[in-house]
Amino acid sequence: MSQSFYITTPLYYVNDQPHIGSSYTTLIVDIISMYRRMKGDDVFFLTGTDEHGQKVQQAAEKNGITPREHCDIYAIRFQELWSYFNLSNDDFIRTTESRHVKVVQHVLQMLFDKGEIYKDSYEGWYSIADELFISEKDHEEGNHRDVRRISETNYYFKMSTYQDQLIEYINEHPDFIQPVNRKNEILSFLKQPLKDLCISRPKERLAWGIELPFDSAYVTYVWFDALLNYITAAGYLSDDTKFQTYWPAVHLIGKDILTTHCVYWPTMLMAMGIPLPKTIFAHGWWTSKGQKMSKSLGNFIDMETIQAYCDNVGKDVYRYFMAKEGPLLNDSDFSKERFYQTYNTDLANDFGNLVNRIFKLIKKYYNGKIPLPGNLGKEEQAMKIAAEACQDAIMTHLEKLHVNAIAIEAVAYVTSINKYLEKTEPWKLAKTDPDKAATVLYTALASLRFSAALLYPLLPKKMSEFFTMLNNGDVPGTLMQWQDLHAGRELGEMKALFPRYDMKLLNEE
Ligand code: ME8
Repeated sequence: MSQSFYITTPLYYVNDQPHIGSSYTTLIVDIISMYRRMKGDDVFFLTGTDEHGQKVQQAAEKNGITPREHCDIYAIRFQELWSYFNLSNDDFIRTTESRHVKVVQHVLQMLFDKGEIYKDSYEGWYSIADELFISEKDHEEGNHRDVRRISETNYYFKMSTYQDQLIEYINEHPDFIQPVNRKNEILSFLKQPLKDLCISRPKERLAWGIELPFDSAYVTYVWFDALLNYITAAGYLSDDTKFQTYWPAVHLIGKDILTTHCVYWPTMLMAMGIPLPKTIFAHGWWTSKGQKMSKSLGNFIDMETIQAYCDNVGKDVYRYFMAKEGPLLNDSDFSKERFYQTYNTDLANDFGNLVNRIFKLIKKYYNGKIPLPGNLGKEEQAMKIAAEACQDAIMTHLEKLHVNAIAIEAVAYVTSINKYLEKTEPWKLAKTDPDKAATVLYTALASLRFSAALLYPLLPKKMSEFFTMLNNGDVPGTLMQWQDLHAGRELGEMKALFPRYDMKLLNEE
């Protein structure tokens, strides 16, 4: 059944370049979107940039430009990277756009009028680096950088009043926070009394933000502003039909921003009277040399390095690698050895070899025309049934957003086609039993075609090339029937889709 499906990435800060981490979340959201579209769903995929706050103001000052100029330069870097990867996002929102400013100010005024926002003074610790008020305990433990003692009057959102309602909601909706360890993290966080959320910053300290509609001496706290993007882009206040169609969303985020998404955001929505997100899924970290990537540790992998790998083996391979080996549930270590090894094993050896073998045999024994099969035997039926089972399993993993499992499932099916060929040995049968050889080669090719359809969202460019080679009149990106391979049609020109990467070159790069 076709469904509308709204999925988002975090809005990335414009004080940094895009990197493996931001590319990971964005690519897997793209992959999930493509599988959903393949299934027939009406998908809305959103990404964008988070542009207000102290860090942007400071970075702009340092470079002698205005914050807006700074944002324009950085937002383009994200947009360019997403178009380099041919991503299928339906919208790219920047929090400095007027459509968003309008929503933020509307929500603030509404909550202020409802008595959900009040003014109060505070004296305590504030982390400039994290733009957060922190507790005495956090300060003592040294959990935040650049901490100063400040005394300030600000506006607060009555977040604490929603604590019990939020706990109840989380307990009653097992899919709301995923995976389960993250849900438990939030439930344990909620065992402490929840504080109200400071949602303003005085302009004298920070000018780069959205002005409070009820007090022009303040701007909005960057998280209160940024989270609202998810409803702005879905048409809140501007397009009610769109909003009714797509909201609530599925949010894919990294584990670093769990609390803001699973506590601030749902309580804000409760106060506004808007349904909560369907799911908030927080993935783990890409690490490098076993540690969180950081510029200061010198283990940071930038996108120029990644683009050089892509020049060698294709952009699709990076996408595939992100999905199959990425830190969806547990942290995962990035290395170029692992990248090329995965490429050689799964794509060059498994898929690539299979294409070569089958195409060469059909060219040699059937003049390049897809052979007409006889009755399918037990093993051939088993390949067909396994293909359908593989598709069902992929759709189940898709519901849970488990992209690693999707990739593993699809590749396991490709491996089973290789095994089938090794068992049936059509290169021998072609000489002794041509009818059986025709059935075997048809079965292998039908299975390969089916696996290519299932792999398409992971490797769209490569699989499109495969479908051109196959010349069966298929539309890539759609679900296919195993038996819709047309016997008698001539195969297209053969091309090496995944030439083996010579691991000896690793040290030369
Ligand atoms: O937090 N491994 O933006 P941000 C995997 N603007 N993913 C990683 C990663 C890594 N090593 N490093 C970063 C913000 N990420 C806010 C969000 S949303 C309304 C506002 C990814 O630029 C991961 O998705 O710091 C993480 O959540 C996100 O980048 C943080 O991006």
